[in-house]
Amino acid sequence: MPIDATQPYDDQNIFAKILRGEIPSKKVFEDEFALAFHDINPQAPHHILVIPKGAYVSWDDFSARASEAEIAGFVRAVGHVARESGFVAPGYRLLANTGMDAHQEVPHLHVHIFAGRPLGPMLA
Ligand code: IU
Repeated sequence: MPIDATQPYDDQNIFAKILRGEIPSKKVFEDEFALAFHDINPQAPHHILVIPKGAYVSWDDFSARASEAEIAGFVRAVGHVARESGFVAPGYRLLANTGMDAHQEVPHLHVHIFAGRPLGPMLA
């Protein structure tokens, strides 16, 4: 079910549990600002999720409340993961579903990285 991006942060959400190590994930990268892991239901040959370490519901919440260091660290982590995964030359797509109409399902900000095949034109 899609979530309301304006809801308060729920520290029992699945990605909070992954961050705390209570649920395993197939980790790709981790630093002080971000954790990257393989999506359990990949929509492309490569489908990685990057999440901030901080407690942010959505892109909206993160862009409004995160510190400059958290924002810079997170953006650099997304770029680093894509670069180190070899996605830059063939190309990749980033997606951050935010709220009901975008069908955001997990109430902890996550940026999807899709790669590994021609991804077609952007969805409207
Ligand atoms: P969305 O942008 O909130 O719709 O994407 C949620 C993604 O989280 C989706 O691609 C799921 O396959 C993925 N996911 C996951 O990787 N591990 C989980 O335990 C759960 C969802 I729940």
